[in-house]
Amino acid sequence: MKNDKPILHSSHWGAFLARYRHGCLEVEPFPEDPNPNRLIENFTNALNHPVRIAAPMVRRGWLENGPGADPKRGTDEFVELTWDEALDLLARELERVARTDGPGAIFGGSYGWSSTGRFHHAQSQVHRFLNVAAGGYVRSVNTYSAGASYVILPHVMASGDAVSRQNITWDQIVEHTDVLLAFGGIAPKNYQVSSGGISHHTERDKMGQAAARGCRFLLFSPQRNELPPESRFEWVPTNPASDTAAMLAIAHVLVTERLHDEPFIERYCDGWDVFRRYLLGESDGAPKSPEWAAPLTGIGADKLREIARSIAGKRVVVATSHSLQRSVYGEQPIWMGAVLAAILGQHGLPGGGFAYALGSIAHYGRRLVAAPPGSLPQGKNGISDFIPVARISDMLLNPGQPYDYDGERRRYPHIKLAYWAGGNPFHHHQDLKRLSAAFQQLETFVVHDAVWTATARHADFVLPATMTLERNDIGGSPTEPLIIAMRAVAPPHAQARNDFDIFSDLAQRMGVQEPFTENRSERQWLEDIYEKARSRLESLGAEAPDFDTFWERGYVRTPEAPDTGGAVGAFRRDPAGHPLPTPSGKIQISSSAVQGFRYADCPGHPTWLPPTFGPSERYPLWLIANQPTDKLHSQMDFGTYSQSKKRKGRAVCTMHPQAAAARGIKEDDCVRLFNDIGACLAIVRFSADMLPDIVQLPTGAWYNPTVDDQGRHLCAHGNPNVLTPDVGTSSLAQGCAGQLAAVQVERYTGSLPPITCFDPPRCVDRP
Ligand code: PGD
Repeated sequence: MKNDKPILHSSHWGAFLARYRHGCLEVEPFPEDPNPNRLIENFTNALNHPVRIAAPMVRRGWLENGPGADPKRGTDEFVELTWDEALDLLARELERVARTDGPGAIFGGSYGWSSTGRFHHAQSQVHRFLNVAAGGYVRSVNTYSAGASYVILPHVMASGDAVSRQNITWDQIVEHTDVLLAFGGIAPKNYQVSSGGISHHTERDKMGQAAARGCRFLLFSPQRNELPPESRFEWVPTNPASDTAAMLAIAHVLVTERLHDEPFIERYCDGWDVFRRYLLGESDGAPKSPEWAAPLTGIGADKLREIARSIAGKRVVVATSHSLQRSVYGEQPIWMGAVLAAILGQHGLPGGGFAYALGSIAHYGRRLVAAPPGSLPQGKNGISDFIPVARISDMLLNPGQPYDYDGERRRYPHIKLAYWAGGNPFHHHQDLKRLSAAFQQLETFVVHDAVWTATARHADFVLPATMTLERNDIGGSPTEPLIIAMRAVAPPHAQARNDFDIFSDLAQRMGVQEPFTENRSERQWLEDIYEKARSRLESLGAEAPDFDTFWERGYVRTPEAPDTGGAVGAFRRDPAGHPLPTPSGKIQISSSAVQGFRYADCPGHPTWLPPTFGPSERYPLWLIANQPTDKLHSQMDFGTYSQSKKRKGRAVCTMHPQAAAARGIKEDDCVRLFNDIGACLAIVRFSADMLPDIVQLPTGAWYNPTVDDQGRHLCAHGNPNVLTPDVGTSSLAQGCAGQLAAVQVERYTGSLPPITCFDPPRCVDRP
């Protein structure tokens, strides 16, 4: 396959042009993109990288001993089979589990971002297949991105989507906002990504335009690099996990100085008195004053007071990032953000209110489009059981045990088989040693991936999937103005196949091919997905080319939907006619429903809960394990751009020169980060643009477990999830709390263990 003309393709991090010639891939940004993302460079060495899975593989221990718990998962050898052999064996195993234990013993949550295309969307493919072939599966609910917020927000205001996606837009901010309080920042690495694709990276310019009009951006964060310079932001250095205290103090000033919007609270809110008594210290003896908050937040009392006074009477956006809630008690800063915006009377005004996750990915803050493409229907799941997504290890290690979730006392199911495609739990989950032990409990673990991730290495069946550039698809999302014809650029690597084709052949073996494929080819599915957008475009009177024209041209534009402020805007304009979907129909400043759950870790109103998981004498530094800048999550960590940012082949952690000097650490030294959960190596880079008692190590470095020359277990590559706690945010949401941990850091003096995670595992001839 050779393409002399560049072909338009799409990824979660940007649309781009790709050309494949003589086995080499060249990429260039989409010409219309005002601020392209360099992550597209990771594709250039990806297609034929040695870490690609070349053929169907079965784990040796599984082949020899059959299904069952096995401590060798993760370190075992693999045996190459033909596609027919592997699929015959897997079909029989799926039938066995479905027959003997039922679909309730199959975990098909398969969390992960996979690739952009709407048809070859791996998670949708798994779900559709398991629904058709096994009668269903135990699913996961919520996301690693917004695990706490999407559970607390419906109790307080409305669905997470209503508060984040259909609320305050950048266009409103450019025109109306006076002050934007960015708790947790709006970091360029995050707003440059959007699931489903992003053709125009516009956030930086929008912030620049707002700032040029006079909008003041205030960044509350332990690190300075979390807003673009174009926003001319002021950094308010803030201790990790202390944003709730900062917001409480600002609220305290507003209320005690009678700068709050009483008529708004009266008309639009419920539960004010309970919260007011807490805020003023009447119920617990601790007024949440700036003096109270100063030692908790590290922000001076005068500064908190100045901020509070300066925002009263202004058009204010209170924004909280995803990262704030990816931590123990993560529900609190989100609820408090909504309450602070209510105290200011801002909800539902253009360019005012609470913007949950603004720019945490590009969807949030963008206008919805009028004609997004369709998606692959997933069918009906015959199993109602689920787990909150980040409780995967708990589920596998504690079958039948009770746990709390959103007012319910639930029990973990007994899972025998897990099926994963398009995700990498050894990237996204916490306490990876524990996760490894959890996967060892399974009878059978099936993974489709294009590459040998640590997740694939833990599987019994490893089926090689194509990469996005090797197949045809359609890119688009609810906020993306282009629908992109993602034509294949290169041939599939070795024996890699599309997830759809793998499932289709498995379904055929299980006698359900017709219900799975509906006798439709890939081309027919793509036409169907496109048709949803085309017919809508036609009804809007917009240009609506037929499929062949769209495919030939490479994209079609969809108009934007009106910028109305969604459910929150409608509520502001007419609270009786458009009540919020809360028990009172109003904003719940306190909630008797949440109070009624009696969770000490998530009380009935926003509450300061001291971070008991924070630094201690043994582990005196905060670890911030946030998103990487040089790849999306763990995707293509072996790619050219990601590799160019490593030092000595390892992840780079950032330390304040003071914290480093106190430990005898110099720039570029290799260090060991450790705590009671685990340890990893990383190379140090200095920055004074951070609080001295934090160390930042982004996620994304592939898990590379090893034993060093002193016999210590560690990840040689720098995956921070060996250090993060595998606990839920609270009994309410049980969300991922992987953003923060407490660690110690020391100079590493042993010999550097090799990086082996990009070498395929040992493959042996069949026994
Ligand atoms: P990815 O690296 O995107 O991570 O976790 P997620 O699992 O989504 O994994 C996608 C996998 O799909 C890759 O292995 C890729 O090769 C594979 N893939 C891509 N396309 C295809 C395909 O077409 N078919 C198949 N079969 N496979 C494909 C991300 C998760 O991590 C998220 S969303 C968040 S927000 C969390 N963030 C943090 C954090 O900030 N801090 C910590 N400590 N931990 C986190 N974990 C979470």
